[in-house]
Amino acid sequence: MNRSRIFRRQLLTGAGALAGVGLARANFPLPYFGLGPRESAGLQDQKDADYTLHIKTSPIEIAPKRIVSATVYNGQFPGPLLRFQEGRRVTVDIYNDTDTPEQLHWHGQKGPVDVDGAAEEGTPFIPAHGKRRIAFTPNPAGLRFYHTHNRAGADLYAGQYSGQVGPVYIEPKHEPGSYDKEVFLVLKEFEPSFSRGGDMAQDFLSPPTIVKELESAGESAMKASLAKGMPHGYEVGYRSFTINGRMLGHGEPIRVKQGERVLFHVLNGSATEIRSLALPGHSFQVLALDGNPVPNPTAVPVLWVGTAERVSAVVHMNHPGVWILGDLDDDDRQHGMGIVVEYAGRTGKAQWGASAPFKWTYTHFAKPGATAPAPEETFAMTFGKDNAAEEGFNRWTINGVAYPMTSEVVSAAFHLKRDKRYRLRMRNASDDIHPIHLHRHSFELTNVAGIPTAGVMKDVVMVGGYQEIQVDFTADNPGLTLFHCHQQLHMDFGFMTLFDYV
Ligand SMILES: [Cu+2]
Repeated sequence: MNRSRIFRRQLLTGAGALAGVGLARANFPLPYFGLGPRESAGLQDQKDADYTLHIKTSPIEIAPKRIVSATVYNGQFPGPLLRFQEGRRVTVDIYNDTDTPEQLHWHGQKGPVDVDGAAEEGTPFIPAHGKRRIAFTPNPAGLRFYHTHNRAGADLYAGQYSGQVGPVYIEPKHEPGSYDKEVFLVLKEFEPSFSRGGDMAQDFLSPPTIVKELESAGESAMKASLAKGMPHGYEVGYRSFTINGRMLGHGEPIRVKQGERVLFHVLNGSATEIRSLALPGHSFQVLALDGNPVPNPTAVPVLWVGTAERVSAVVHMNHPGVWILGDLDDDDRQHGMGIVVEYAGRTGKAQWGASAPFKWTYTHFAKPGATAPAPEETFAMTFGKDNAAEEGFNRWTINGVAYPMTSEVVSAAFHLKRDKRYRLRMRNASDDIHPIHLHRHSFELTNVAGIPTAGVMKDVVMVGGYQEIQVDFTADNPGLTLFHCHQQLHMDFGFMTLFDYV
């Protein structure tokens, strides 16, 4: 226990903590002492927690004189980077300084139900103007994050539309790869509004193989809704785009030197969007997906990061200049989705250059020729869309069932036995890409749009329009387990289900 005191309160504070600052490993762990008053008034009966988070609404300056109001952690966006040690138990005090009960979800971790942070699983709410203290042992190692798990419905100030996102890095016992500095990038949009129809890229996934049967199911659902006079459901768009809370050109640049190897930890903190990221003249050596080391680290010219996904990749800085590390989408990038990378001794306006077309596939990073062990049981799931069926919003179903939009308690639809290996056969009968997330477990990709694969471990996977993806997981963490699309608008309008252990 004494050893852990050394790492107490190593929480980074200050808006500049992540903003393009190279987080050299030698700088960690940072002592927290002296950075501010302790937040333990009235809790003399308890020891101070290792970490303290305050949920509150604050002004956030995303560009000079461009100040948005957002619910955030500790008055900053992104929330403070929390560095944990694999296997070392921590206590966290979470204060909710808002008027709404809150849930804080530890995304990608194998925690118990009372800590995980999902009301559907039975995690207690952090009461409005109240507090919860939780204790857990962080695992598995790697890039994780924390975010609100409140449903927002039609309220664009609630849920992950606001600023409740912060990165977590669980230090592994052995760090893979070598690099000179480490940079965390949190991608997030602000100022959301509803629109009819969206312009999300749909054609970047490889292989493009679709399942005809799913396509005809999707198209007949579309025809049926149009025959009823239902237009397309609402989508969400954004006015401003940020990396580490600053619009392109308005944050500190990432300062590098020629020859350096920089490890980027990229987190897509969006409520709804899939993002791409390129750095002209450079490539990304992908080391980990969703924080989990990949069997076959491979260099790619572009990263595609679905909602809630993470990519850890090394860039060899061998093309001096002042560059934009940014989204391929010109409109999103010009509205802020980028950050400047500046080589030492170089000045001038940051340059962008379109990269050659590239298709993203998770199987790039799998071990060639490897096959996954057979599952003991397979669950088939078909994802369906009822256009504009829920007061103008699309209603989403899993095997024909929409999760209720009320707070009623729902019983599990899928039942697990401890230590058995399960396969989820996920069939997408809609034309949207769904970033599918399983709580409290990691899964292995075993088939991507018809291509068998093995060895890539994730907790979110993008399922392409009319495609089928299979993932396997071991039931190793008893308790109610939420499964949902991480696109907030999909999750809130039915796209959830529960597993339990029997
Ligand atoms: Cu979805």
